[in-house]
Amino acid sequence: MTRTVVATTPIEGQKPGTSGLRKKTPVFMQPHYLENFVQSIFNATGGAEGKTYVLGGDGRYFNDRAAQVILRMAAANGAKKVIVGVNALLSTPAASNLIRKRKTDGGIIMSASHNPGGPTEDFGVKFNSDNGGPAPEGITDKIFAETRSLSEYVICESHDLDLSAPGMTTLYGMEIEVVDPVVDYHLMMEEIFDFEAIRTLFASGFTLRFDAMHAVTGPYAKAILEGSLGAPEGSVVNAVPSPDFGGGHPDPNPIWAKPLMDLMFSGDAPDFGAASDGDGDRNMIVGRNAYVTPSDSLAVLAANATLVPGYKGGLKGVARSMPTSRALDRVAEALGIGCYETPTGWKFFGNLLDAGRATLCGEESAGTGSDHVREKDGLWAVLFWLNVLAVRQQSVAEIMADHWAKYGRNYYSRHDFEAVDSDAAHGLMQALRTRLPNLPGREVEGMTIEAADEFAYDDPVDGSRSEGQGIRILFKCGGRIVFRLSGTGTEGATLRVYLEKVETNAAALQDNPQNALSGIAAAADSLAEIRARTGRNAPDVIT
Ligand code: G16
Repeated sequence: MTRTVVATTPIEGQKPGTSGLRKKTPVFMQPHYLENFVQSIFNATGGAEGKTYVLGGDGRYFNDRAAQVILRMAAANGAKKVIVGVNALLSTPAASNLIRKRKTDGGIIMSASHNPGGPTEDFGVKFNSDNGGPAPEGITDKIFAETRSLSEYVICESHDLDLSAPGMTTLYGMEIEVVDPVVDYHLMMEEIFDFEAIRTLFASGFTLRFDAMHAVTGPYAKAILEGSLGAPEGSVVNAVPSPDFGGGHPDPNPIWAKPLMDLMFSGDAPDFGAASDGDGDRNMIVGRNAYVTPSDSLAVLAANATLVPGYKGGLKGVARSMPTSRALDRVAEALGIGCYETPTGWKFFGNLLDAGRATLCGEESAGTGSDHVREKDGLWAVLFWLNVLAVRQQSVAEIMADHWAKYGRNYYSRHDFEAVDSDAAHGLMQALRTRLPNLPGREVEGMTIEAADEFAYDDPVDGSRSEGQGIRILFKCGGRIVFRLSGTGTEGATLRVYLEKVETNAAALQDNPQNALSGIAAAADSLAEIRARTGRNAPDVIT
């Protein structure tokens, strides 16, 4: 076996986005593309010499090939050991758990999350630090800087390693431990949740449909929900991970998980429905005739946390990304705990969790998690709901109605305009930015603007500052609009418009959030000239 030093040149555009580097698969498959980025990760983090890493991915197209390359590069860079899931599969939360549990120096996760996979779709690589969380901006900036000056990478020449079963092997002096991707994660869930109560719930005839969307959570959900908790066989559907996610879009929302939504709003609906995404960190929760927005789900979990053994001592604090609805803030206020507002990106929760300032975190983009790992966790959220349902013995719809009656309802929706011309999208944001100082006091669609700014975050733990994190317009009536450009898209720009309106009068609550938010949506268009600037008459995706 030989170690080769390969001369290379910097490749444009390897700047990690909201969550790692995501590109079209053919881009990642170009000569040196993956290798340059992986070498930059090692260089930017003090080298791989003597270090131990976790490696896994969501099984999308190129996952298997990329894993072989990363293992050969880790060995050539002098790593001591890599712990890798069977067939290089690991859900993102399971990878985070292994990084923490095995006290490694970090991990490399191969995923483009909820983006489609396949030869012409998306691929991604992300570095997680030794706390198990996505590398913070300070590190991703260094990785990017490395990509811009890289002149060589090192790699071992070897046959493909057999990753098809648990076991130990070595490569150029580096140990490789192939592990069952489910076992450690399963144990952790048993420690947090009341499995006995959930088993009793299923034994009483409670029914569930979990849609794994042909993605990585399938084996986890089969083992835990059906194998351990006794959900009837067949409750977990689309459970075999496939390289192109069955040709679908593994994004658990009402658009991409439409078959599940249709079932849940039909006469044959089970008691509970849920879905997770490509790499298993996102979740969708839906009861019979009751879709729960991610922002509401986060608030409900916070309000009911002490019903779960892992959180029975109470929450230290909670955190949400800025565009996430402020339903959580109301619960935090009632509980008398801190509520932090961070920029979009799970990496911003890491310091709060590490410092013990927050126990639960969540985002409008279908992410919920806690201090058990440093990633959001799809199946964890599903188990949390099942635990709450088992204790409260109420339906999802009843739990939501109780919650809104007690805390008020934050109607919430996100309108996405996808693959918009990049210049047009940036022009729209710039025009808004310029007008911000003149907006307070102005009336739009019958509502008065109270404040308007561009969100910047000062991390209370390490003092770092992140600017340019979304434009927010706050109305006197309590309504809010946030405008942001996505940091995870791979084509043009995606404009995200987040709409929120608060109703605290229980007698005035209504069922249809889009109706409740129609005035706020009209105000968004009029303020940002969305139609005129993007040429779009309607959003591509409404969640
Ligand atoms: C990632 C991040 C999340 C973020 C989401 C959407 O999720 O981890 O924190 O909310 O992207 O980001 P954006 O609005 O910039 O597209 P995932 O599930 O894709 O890793």
